[in-house]
Amino acid sequence: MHDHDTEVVTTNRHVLAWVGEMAELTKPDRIVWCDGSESEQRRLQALGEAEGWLRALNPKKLPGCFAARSNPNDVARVEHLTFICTPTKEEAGPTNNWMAPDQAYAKLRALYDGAMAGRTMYVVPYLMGPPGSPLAKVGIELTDSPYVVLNMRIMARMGQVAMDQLGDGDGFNRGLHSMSDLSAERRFICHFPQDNTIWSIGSNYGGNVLLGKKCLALRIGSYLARQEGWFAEHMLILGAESPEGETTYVAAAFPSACGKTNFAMLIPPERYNGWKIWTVGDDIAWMRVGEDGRLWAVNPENGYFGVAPGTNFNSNANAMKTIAKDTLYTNVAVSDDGDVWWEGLDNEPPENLTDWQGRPWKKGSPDKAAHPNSRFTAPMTNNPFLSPFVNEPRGVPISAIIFGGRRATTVPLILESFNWTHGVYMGATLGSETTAAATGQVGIVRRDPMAMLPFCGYNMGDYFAHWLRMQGELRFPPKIFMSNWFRKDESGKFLWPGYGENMRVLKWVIDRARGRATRRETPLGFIPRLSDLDLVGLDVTPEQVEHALRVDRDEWRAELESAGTFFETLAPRLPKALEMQRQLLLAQLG
Ligand code: GTP
Ligand code: SPV
Ligand code: MN
Repeated sequence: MHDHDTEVVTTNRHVLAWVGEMAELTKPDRIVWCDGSESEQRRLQALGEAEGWLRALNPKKLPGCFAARSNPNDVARVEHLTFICTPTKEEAGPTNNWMAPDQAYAKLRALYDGAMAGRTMYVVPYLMGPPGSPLAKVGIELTDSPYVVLNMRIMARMGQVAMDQLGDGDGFNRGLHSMSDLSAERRFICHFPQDNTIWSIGSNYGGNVLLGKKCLALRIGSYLARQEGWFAEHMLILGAESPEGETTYVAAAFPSACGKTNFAMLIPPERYNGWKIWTVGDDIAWMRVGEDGRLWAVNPENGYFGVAPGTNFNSNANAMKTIAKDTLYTNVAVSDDGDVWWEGLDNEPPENLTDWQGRPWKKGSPDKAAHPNSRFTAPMTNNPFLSPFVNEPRGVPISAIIFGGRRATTVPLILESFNWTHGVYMGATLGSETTAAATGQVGIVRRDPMAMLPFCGYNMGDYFAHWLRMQGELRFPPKIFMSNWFRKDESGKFLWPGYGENMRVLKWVIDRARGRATRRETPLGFIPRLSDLDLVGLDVTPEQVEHALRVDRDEWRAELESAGTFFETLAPRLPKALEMQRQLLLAQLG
């Protein structure tokens, strides 16, 4: 049954035995070992076109680009169908869905039985992290979806490089994915941290099925990180280089569809002539303490799976350049001449489009042409400002961490913590309005600790304890901040222009981290005085900036109460230091 039609051949008996066992269960007609080569990619693209789920785009406008559509019932992560299968429910904790491992294996085994009959099983070896990095991890994903293979080839380092890192060993993540019948009733994303195993079935979308990303790099990753003393976080990593050539690295956790890709690819406004923002990563950071006592971060990924709507040459020109070639689009609208379109690309859509569901769409139609969670999958090497250190095995040293949410009220543009414990409190109580990145209601404020609510692979209380404990390992802990680009005025308009103008806030963060800028104290932390921010050339009044920075006592009393309610759900594993921090802030508010 083994059909080694490409170059990746392994003698690793652990891999061979496991692939054999999974093939016996899922019963594919054929097994293809993927090598990540261009010829393999071309074969799968041709297959997609022949099967009708993939469309080649205009090679003059978008060379090497394709558009895919997913099943309309399958357009986002499914948090209610995502399970952490630890031996005890307590280990998964109150913020995760839990199933006992035996029960989950049995339930999914029945669904996988024969699920690949008539299909091809692709064996996808991949590496997360720079080759040779102490943090790099090998995964193998078995999937019956050529769409997944095409995405994995962009998002991870795929093929021989992974097999080389693995050698003869058993140290690889075992990922099994089948689209099955794409029915939401038979859709499950199950994680078995003790077995370094992921079983995903019934979906063919993004974070549900690209198993290296959220499943391995965050859920399994965070579980391992706690055991081994490092961090696996839902964070972008950027390097800000000054005109004098000083580069400061910043990591930032914003919840899904809250601005990580945009911040990581920031283009400084004219006022910041000579500044360069280098992208190390746009979604995930793996961080460890270096021998020098600093925090060092790598991006485990190899590409960007970014939100399309809202992306344009004004908001994110680097992203636009990044997705101009060799990019796989999902659920965007396509014009008759093979160009892409989405809401927020420009105000002038073509007269006619094919919408994200494949239906004809006319300009002026009230329906969205692109799905709000439509995405691009693009190789990071397309990014004109890709950090030259992105493949550095030890990573880059982090000077500041920002936790940011999407909040119409309450949370100031930027707030610096008093100390590490307060910073961890800020992250732990991060609130944000829900977005289209997950199925469910959009625009509801929920607690999304460290932007990890959907991604923490164990008990959230233990996760907070891990964050607190790591301070003891860090001789030079990064300074921790909280941000909010999304505060609105009384008429519902954003108070802060955001995007490139966030450079002005970033500059203050960098200067604070390096002990250079001044600040003003509030009961809840430090904020910049207006004079601490460079506002020259900004199309916003000082009053608006004051409003964006405001700390309102009544709003914050409610915010602290809400954090207290959240903490109650985490008892008894919530570290006492965090509840004490909350009491302290309440007392400070007076
Ligand atoms: P995931 O990939 O889901 O983890 O999301 P992300 O955090 O990378 O989000 P992304 O940068 O793709 O931004 C999501 C949405 O927020 C897009 O529609 C952006 O246009 C919008 N956005 C990003 N930055 C800003 C900002 O500074 N201000 C405002 N108002 N909107 C922003
Ligand atoms: C997110 O939802 O945070 C994403 C997209 O980055 S997905 O890969 O679908 O999880
Ligand atoms: Mn994300």
